[in-house]
Amino acid sequence: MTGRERFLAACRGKAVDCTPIWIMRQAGRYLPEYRALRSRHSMETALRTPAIAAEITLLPLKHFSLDAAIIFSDILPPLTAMGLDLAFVPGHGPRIDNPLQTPKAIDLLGVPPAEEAMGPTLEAIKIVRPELDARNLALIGFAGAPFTMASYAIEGGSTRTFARTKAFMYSEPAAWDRLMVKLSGVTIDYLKAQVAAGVDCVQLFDSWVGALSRYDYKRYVKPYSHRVLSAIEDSTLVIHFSTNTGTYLDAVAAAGGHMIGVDWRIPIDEARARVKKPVMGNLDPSTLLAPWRELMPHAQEVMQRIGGQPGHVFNLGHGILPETPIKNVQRLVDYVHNYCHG
Ligand code: 1CP
Repeated sequence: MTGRERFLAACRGKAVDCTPIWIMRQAGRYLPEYRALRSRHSMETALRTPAIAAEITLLPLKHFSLDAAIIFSDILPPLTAMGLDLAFVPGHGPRIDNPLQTPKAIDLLGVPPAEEAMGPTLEAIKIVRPELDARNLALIGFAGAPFTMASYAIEGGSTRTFARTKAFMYSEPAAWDRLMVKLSGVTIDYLKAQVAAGVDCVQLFDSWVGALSRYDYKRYVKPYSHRVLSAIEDSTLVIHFSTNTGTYLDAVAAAGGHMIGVDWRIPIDEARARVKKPVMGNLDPSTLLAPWRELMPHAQEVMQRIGGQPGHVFNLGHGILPETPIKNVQRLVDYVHNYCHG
């Protein structure tokens, strides 16, 4: 099978010749070529210049025999087009200078079409597609899920507690609903545009939704994630990813997605039993900082728990850490591809 066939078959829960693998945040700071590019261009320039974004997308494929590439972009730039002042502050991360604080601010947010919001990413997809056709690899598009997007829009950056987001959600439920409707509308349009531009599959990142209880997930988030996922599931394959949601993964899976991406806090066979769908994951990214004699048994544990059942894409449980040695990634990719279920 080609990498593309193997990856897409696994997403559909079909049999494969060996387990497909890609790495979340594979086009990032652990790669020397990425760091060199970023020393010449700001994050904003990299995001807004299709040729640079396309080049970064292909960087990991020079080092590893991955089955898929993920388009280089970020989940946050659509917020700029909606009216928020987003900056990627070097050494700090994303920051929004005018975070949402009032219902009025939500009513002032725009709902821009995808070409206006994310034109350069759509162009980058069109550049990368023929390159991946030549290599027979899959191309993954992505967007942030409504809760994770809302959390950045309200907090103005990263947070440990999500206190402002939750306080807003509880005290202004009608405005929360209007915000989530706007975010899901922008996201549906953007994901559809990525499919039209050439991606094989999309991943919806709900990275931080695990800060909520099951009750709050169902009440304040699930209807909007479902709105996004149900709008695109017929036109493309969808991976629904979250972290820290092990205690209510069934509700996450019920919101939608062909495949459910899980972190390392739940054994992958338990996750699969809970979601009754194909699964992606679930190696702890920090195991890639360990020597191979410790890393290997962790990878083996994931493979053994899957036990050769169809419907698994190997991945980390969250993004690869910037300090990860390239050699460990190479060994991991080869290990997964050569693994034999006895
Ligand atoms: O392989 C890839 O890296 C593809 C491109 C990609 C993706 C899929 C980037 C580039 N960002 C993302 C998604 C993304 N961005 C998520 C969801 C995935 C996850 O949970 O890891 C999130 C939460 C963001 C927000 C964001 N952008 C952060 C996290 C901040 C936080 O709250 O912890 C950061 C550091 C960024 C900047 C960014 N985006 C991408 C890169 C390579 C970087 C680092 C920029 C740099 O310093 O060069």
